[in-house]
Amino acid sequence: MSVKPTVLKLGGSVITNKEKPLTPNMPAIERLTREILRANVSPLVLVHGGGSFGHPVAEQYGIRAGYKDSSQIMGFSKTHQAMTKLNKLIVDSLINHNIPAVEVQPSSCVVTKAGRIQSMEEKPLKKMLEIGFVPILYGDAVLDSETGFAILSGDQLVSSLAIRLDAYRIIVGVDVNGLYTADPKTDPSARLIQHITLEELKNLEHKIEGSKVTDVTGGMFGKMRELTPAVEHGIQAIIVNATKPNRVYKALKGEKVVGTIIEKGETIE
Ligand code: IP8
Repeated sequence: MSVKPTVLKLGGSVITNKEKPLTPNMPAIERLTREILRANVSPLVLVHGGGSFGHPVAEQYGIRAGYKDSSQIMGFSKTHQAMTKLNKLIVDSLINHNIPAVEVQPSSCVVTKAGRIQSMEEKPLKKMLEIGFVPILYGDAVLDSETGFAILSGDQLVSSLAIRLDAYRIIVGVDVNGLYTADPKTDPSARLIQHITLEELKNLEHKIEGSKVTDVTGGMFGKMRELTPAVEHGIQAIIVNATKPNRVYKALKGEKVVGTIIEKGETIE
């Protein structure tokens, strides 16, 4: 691949109504499709989260805890089914706008070990990018070599993909403006951090609260922690508010945008 791909993650809280099970946010999906179309960035890989599709089902059947009894087998199928339903809405929206999206099922190409990616079949993905497709992946229920199965978050996937595909940049679209010094939804003194290095991030860890709503893969800090391996690799990540029009567009175009840039920064030995 001559040009490095951009990896865009759209959070479940943006593309679904997180409070209502199995409810997509179609206006947001359509708007983000138009922003992606307008930005015309290539190569592009899109990863989306589970929101009110994958998470409630995964939680109901304890999928994240791994295989404990046979009643969970249907739960695994239903979690994956919920994710494919959400994925289809996104892929359909992109194709309707003439974006050559192709679904790539993480459950069919990733195996985890105790919840962490152990292997990934990347060849089809690389080939798709070479030809000009836009692969669309998502957080999913996956097979696990230690625990039987696990939940692979879109964030872990983004970081791993970015490293494997030698990405140019990671853009993470969430429902807040970026990384704050506290939870902006509950703490009015919360301040947006525009730029942070990995070292500074480590020092901030204890101050950042997890997500309050059902989210089996953690909140904002979990997100940061997942991005760390890719950032350590030298890949810049930017977090933007994808519920606000044009933020994802500007981030894709590399324009100045409200958000948090995470970079490797200086390492002081
Ligand atoms: O929303 C997890 O992906 P995330 C998806 O990116 C499932 O954490 C299946 C719960």
